[in-house]
Amino acid sequence: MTKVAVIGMGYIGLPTATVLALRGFDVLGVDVSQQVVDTLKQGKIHIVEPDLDVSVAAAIKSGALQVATEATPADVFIIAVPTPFKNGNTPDLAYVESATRTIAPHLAPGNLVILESTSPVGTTQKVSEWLAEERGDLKLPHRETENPDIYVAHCPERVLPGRIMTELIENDRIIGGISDACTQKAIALYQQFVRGQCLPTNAATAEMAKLTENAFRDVNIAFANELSMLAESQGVNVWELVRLANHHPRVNILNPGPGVGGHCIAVDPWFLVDADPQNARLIRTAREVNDSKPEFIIQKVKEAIKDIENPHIACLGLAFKSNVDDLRESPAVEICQMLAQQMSGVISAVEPHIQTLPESFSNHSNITLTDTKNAVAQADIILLLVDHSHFAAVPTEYNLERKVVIDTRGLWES
Ligand code: SAJ
Repeated sequence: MTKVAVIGMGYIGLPTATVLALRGFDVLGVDVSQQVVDTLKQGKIHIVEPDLDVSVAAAIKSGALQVATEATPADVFIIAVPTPFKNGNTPDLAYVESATRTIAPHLAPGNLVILESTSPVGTTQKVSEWLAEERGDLKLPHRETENPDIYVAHCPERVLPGRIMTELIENDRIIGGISDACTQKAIALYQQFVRGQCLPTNAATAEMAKLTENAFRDVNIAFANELSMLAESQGVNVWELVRLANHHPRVNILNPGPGVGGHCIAVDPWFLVDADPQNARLIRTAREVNDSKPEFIIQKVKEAIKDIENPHIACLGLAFKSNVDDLRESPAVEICQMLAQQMSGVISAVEPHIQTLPESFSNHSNITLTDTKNAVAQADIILLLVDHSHFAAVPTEYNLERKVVIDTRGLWES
């Protein structure tokens, strides 16, 4: 039986490890956090993702998925750790490098190492070089292309949070090896659990393809966000505008919102900008447009509260998008915290997917986490920041008369 070690038990690593385990692989999930490992050992999960809980429970119970804080020898190592950016929007490869170096002692000839983390062009090559530094006894594919001891490939994850368990199986995969032999070896693995096509290429193209997909979406959302600001100055309802324009057979405008969040789309386009700042002009501008949207919303709220003494604002939603618990890079969090800092009133934050406010809220004593009923009852302003389905019925369930309603997502637009 093929043994697979998946490094990083986050939003990608955990679902991937689970799917592999349920497909009959012998899987070890590795995470540096003892707390995460303890939770998983009990068959429980530390993140919110539809259908993941039952699958993890089943995989753990069957014994096919085991978890530990350290890797052990395996046939395949899949690296699925974060690639955030550092100051100045440059990619931070520290987690990838550390994961690579921690698996190095366990490698044996014939092993396959796959980088799934979204990475700047050239990272998979670096993985191969780092492994060579650690294991002078092994032939790595950046030097020994046809008959390496270790096969190294990039297979970027492309799953949408909220649909991960489906998309992991259904999506096509781009698979780029350091050499053709590496690509073929990796394809042979993915074909065992992916129903979509496995598309062969080289590592650099696979890396850039992933960045391109997310930059494409960012640019398109930036267009919608720019329109929303223009429409406001023109006295036009942007939701109606987009709806009407999208009746054109070749126009498909995305939804404006309070900004772009998450650990992917708000981050990855910077990897392209960082690689070639002179040519990545549109991609950079799109990032800047999307990053400017929270401030635009803050100004709108300030305008609405300017005549209210000690206003009470209900911020509905903190996650980076609908129906997930993920608060990373969330524009809703940014808006809520900036408002709390800049105004004299209080904020009731509602986020049905979390139990407590994260550490970053500890400096904001005027923000309280509560439920929709409480927040709406007390608030002068209802500020909808996330289009969770939980909030869809708010205008019909509660009396919003005499309250200012700011819907940044168009959820309540008929
Ligand atoms: N958003 C809008 N308007 C829209 C669509 C999205 O404001 O019309 C906002 C969301 O609210 C959120 C952000 O953009 O704040 C990103 O959300 P998303 O649903 O577009 O994407 P992510 O970040 O959840 O997942 C993306 C996906 N990439 C693409 O669709 C090209 C996913 O397939 C990737 O696997 C994922 O990034 C990743 O991990 O890179």
